[in-house]
Amino acid sequence: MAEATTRTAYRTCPLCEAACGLELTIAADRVVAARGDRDHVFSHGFVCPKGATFGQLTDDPDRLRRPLVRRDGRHVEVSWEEAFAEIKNGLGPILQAYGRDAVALYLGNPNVHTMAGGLYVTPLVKALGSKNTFSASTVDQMPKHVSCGYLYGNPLAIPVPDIDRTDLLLILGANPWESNGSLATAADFPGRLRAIQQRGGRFIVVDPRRTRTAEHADEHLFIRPGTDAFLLFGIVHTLFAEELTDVGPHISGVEGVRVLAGDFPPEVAAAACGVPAERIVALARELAAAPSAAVYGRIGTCTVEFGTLTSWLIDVVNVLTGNLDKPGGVMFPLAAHTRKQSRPGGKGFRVGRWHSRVRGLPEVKGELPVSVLADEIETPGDGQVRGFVTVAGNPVLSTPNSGRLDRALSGLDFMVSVDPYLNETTRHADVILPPTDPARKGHYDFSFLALAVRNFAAYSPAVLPADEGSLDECDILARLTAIIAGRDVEAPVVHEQMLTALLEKAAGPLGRDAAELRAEVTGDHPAERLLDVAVRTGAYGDLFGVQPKGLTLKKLLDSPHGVDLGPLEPRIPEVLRTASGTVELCPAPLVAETARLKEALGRRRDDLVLIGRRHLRSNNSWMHNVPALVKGRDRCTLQVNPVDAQRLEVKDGDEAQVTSRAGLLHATVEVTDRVMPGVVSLPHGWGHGVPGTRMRVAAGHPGVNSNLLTDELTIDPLSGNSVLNGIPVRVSASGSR
Ligand SMILES: Nc1nc2c(c(=O)[nH]1)N[C@H]1C(S)=C(S)[C@@H](COP(=O)(O)OP(=O)(O)OC[C@H]3O[C@@H](n4cnc5c(=O)[nH]c(N)nc54)[C@H](O)[C@@H]3O)O[C@H]1N2
Ligand SMILES: Nc1nc2c(c(=O)[nH]1)N[C@H]1C(S)=C(S)[C@@H](COP(=O)(O)OP(=O)(O)OC[C@H]3O[C@@H](n4cnc5c(=O)[nH]c(N)nc54)[C@H](O)[C@@H]3O)O[C@H]1N2
Ligand code: SF4
Ligand SMILES: [Mo]
Repeated sequence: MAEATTRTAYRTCPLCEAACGLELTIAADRVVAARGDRDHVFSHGFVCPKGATFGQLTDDPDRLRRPLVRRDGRHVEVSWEEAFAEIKNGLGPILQAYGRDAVALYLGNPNVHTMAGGLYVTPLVKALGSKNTFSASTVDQMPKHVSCGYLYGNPLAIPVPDIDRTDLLLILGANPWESNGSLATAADFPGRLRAIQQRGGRFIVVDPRRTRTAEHADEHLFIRPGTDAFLLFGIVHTLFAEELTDVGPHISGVEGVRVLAGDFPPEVAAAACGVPAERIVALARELAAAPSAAVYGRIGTCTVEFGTLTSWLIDVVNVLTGNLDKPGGVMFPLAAHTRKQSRPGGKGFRVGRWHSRVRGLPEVKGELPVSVLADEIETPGDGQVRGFVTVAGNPVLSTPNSGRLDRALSGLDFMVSVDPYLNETTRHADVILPPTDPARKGHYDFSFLALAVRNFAAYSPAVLPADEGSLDECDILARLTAIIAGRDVEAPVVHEQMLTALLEKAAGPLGRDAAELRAEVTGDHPAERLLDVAVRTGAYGDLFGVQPKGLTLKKLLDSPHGVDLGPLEPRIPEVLRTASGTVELCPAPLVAETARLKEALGRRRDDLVLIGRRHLRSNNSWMHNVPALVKGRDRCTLQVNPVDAQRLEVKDGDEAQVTSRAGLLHATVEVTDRVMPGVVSLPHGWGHGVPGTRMRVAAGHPGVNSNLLTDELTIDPLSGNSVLNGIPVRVSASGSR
């Protein structure tokens, strides 16, 4: 009986950047199993433990399905109309009395994993028009955007390691064996790393922890947290000193970099970073000699004091070894929803169009560093933040000195969260608007297809019918946008205006009329119609009939396992948007920052610093409510090297007190030589079970919030990114368990 009603559906997994294809088994309108889609053009059947829980995540009984409003300190279910009315009454007066900047917006990570985030967040940001716009980007990859902005003129032009063809991959501060990769969409990253070795190549990992990626690597080098810039400058120095550089066309500023590197000979670099000088020299030679090589860095190179400088140096090494824009090196993907530019060059990149009110930190890419959010809420005066909107974010667990932010949020006049959970952040919200679960919405990766190590496209429609009384996130954001803009219109009006605006932009170049194009657009859902236009006018599109074999939404719908668009192809100079139309290798802000790095050479070294880590069965702060992902031993432990454990007089299983400038917490000690001496590690995203939250499984596995220790006062100055690795801490025994 049950068998007869079972069906199979395919859907891209939205849970990390790897964009795997899932094969879902559906029975009685429930996802009862999820496995890897063997026919998927990109993931070829790979799935990780998170993707395999897709059904459990969808069915989570704690997932909110109706809006909540806070009444007398408790969150109660209300109708959508009541919830929106409450928002109008709550935000309207603040905007009217105090202006746009009095309402802050925080956009969390899952926005890059939903179509609503890809399409509807920009209009929301514009409608609000607040200087106080924040996102998880400034606790993550903002340094890479800034360095690419200066180098290539476009902060979104991020070259990815061509791992399927490289001979040598140098990985700094990334653990793709567990994270499945970031700023490099590569489903089955572990399999792709193994394939490098199988074809006679190598990969090397530089990390203060012996991670699972490091264990599988040909070589692992420990490095002192926050010092990769020295290592990379040591490599750059050697490349010049030994005349190993091989610079391609369309690159300017090489001589400037040579001068900067003069201050960082390998011995100096080695003393600062802990990697032996001979090894630094050899790395330079190996990268230069390999037929192809790629340097790739992630969280450990971004969330550090010299994050932008380090991100820049990674690309500098790739340029100097002749590996930028070359097969097997680092290359620029070309996604189906984007277009090539007709000729290189543009306006270049700049920051600081406005500054934060209290600390005076510059705007970057339309936002301010989330490190200043608490300041802006707590500090009285003109422009003080009184209202707050979060969309898919949990800053109370994910941003530095979050103890302070947690307190600040309770002082707001009004807060709205678009989020499926009542969690550490949303418990402060006056209204929570929960979007439908992922099985009930379509999926296209606007962010990650532009970062994929092979060009491909995939669209998956909703696999389950809409659940009566629920609201799609596109509708939620459209309505919220209208309310914030002070326009009393329903979501469909906003959808249609967005489509018209997109068509008007597309019509000119095609020599067509927007209304005429509108009649040809397909799609059952507003997000599908916008996607149809984006894909049809994109790099591989049918251009509304001009290229009949080109991509359309319909072609994607007919290809449930995705459409392969081939290996990455060279894109320089077309991809460049710098004023000079070249790769500007030696931008002024990085010259100044190098001077600051040089000054740091003389600094006293901290005795003990804290770094983070990620676990395969975790996803930042929000998937600890899935039983299958939290079972087993406690993972939120403080890893301490045996040498330090002895010195600090703590034993495995002890409870230790950890303090920093920002705060204090207690964590269970795990003595392990996986972390290097002088370094302790605690994962982020824990600290559940606080009053007012409604995530029962997570509350049973609370862990502690590592961001009670990270410091909102230390940032990477060029990007405003928070420093989340290399935090000076003190550790002492707080009694045995
Ligand atoms: N110490 C330390 N801190 C870190 C990091 C670190 O390495 N160390 N990493 C940083 C990084 S890289 C990141 S990206 C940030 C993440 O920081 P955040 O984005 O603030 O936090 P997440 O834990 O990703 O929480 C996502 C929120 O989105 C909600 N959500 C899930 N799915 C959806 C959906 O479809 N729609 C909506 N509207 N909401 C949804 C969840 O319930 C949750 O509330 O954390 C950062 N914080
Ligand atoms: N399973 C799982 N997967 C995830 C996530 C998750 O929470 N869990 N989160 C997703 C998100 S939002 C992101 S941004 C990506 C992140 O993807 P990754 O960057 O690959 O993930 P991390 O585990 O944070 O890896 C950072 C590594 O940097 C090291 N490190 C710390 N400081 C330094 C340093 O100064 N120098 C060097 N060289 N290394 C350092 C850490 O020890 C750690 O191994 O993962 C994504 N995928
Ligand atoms: S690796 Fe990422 S995309 Fe693939 S199944 Fe796991 S969570 Fe989903
Ligand atoms: Mo992230």
